[in-house]
Amino acid sequence: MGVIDSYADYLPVTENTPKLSLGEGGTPLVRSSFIGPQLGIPDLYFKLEGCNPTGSFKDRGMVLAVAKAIENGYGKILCASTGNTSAAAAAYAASAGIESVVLVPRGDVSQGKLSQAIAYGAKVIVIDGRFDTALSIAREMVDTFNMCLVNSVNPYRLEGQKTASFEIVDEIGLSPDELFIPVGNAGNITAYWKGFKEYDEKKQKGVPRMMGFEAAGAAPIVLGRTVESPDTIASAIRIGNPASWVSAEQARDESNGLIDTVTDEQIIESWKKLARSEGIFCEPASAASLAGLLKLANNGTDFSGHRVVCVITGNGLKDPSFAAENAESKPLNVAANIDSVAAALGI
Ligand code: AN7
Repeated sequence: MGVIDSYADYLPVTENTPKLSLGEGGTPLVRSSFIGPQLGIPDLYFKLEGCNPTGSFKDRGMVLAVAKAIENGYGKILCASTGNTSAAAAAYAASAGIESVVLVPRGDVSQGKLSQAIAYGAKVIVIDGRFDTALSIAREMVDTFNMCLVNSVNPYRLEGQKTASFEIVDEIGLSPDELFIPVGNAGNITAYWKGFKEYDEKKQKGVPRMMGFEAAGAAPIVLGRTVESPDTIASAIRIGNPASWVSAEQARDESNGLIDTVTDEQIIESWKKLARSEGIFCEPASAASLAGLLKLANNGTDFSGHRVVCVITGNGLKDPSFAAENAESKPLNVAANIDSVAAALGI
């Protein structure tokens, strides 16, 4: 299936758009086992975007961006990335038989993501600077060289990403009351809001309040100014000057939502809770959505009776070193016999 095939009626596709697909979209919407009931929110759901083919939500938009790049005659795509965009760009370029170039900030990209981009055959350029600088270089490059920019400033990216809203509404049967979502470059919150509005126009299922969360050390939208040296353990959202800043504020304001911060401690706590209480292994940036919900719930906001969705944007396998560093226990090394195994288990 894939996003282009499933939602052609809602996307700017023509008969000349290649039907590219790696099977993206159609991701699980999982009802919370424990966290929701504990908070008095039985209708708490997690949208598992880490189940996309390259392990993040970026695939939804990238499939369309690459298909349109080909339709428009490009043989090469370019992006700047904190990692997931580059993995998605490289994968779809490979499947379409075109070249990809990715610019990544030095030291800010997890090993899993970098390995993916290389494995898929991208030309990976590590910039001695931050994501925001990499993005401005990428924007300059496409002015001079014949490459298609596939960052979320490319409108097809957001068009593809909005399809996640459709799936949520279809699965629940109505819009959620609140949608919690991590905010980095602010493309995804923009795309979801566009999707909910468009679907509501067609199906009258309502729209949610958009609840976006930046990392406290990388919170330009909340602070109202660019952040020169963004700092958070959540490398995916270590962004100081989001490309979709204005449209994210529009999503917030039109939906009567909010954009707030969560600390690294809150992110880590939620990341652990998702794994241990729900069986959901995500990368740290993705846990910002649940961290935001827990922050508001702990401060007394009453969500009882609400339908609440937390978007889990990327797979935990993206950042194995973060998982290792934040492990609560270590594997036990024992001799290869049943007595030693039983002794280690204390049974
Ligand atoms: C797991 O890959 O910006 O607010 O270059 O990888 O739409 O940027 C990644 C962002 C959330 C934030 N969760 O989404 C990139 C990149 C994960 C992410 C975000 C990202 P936006």
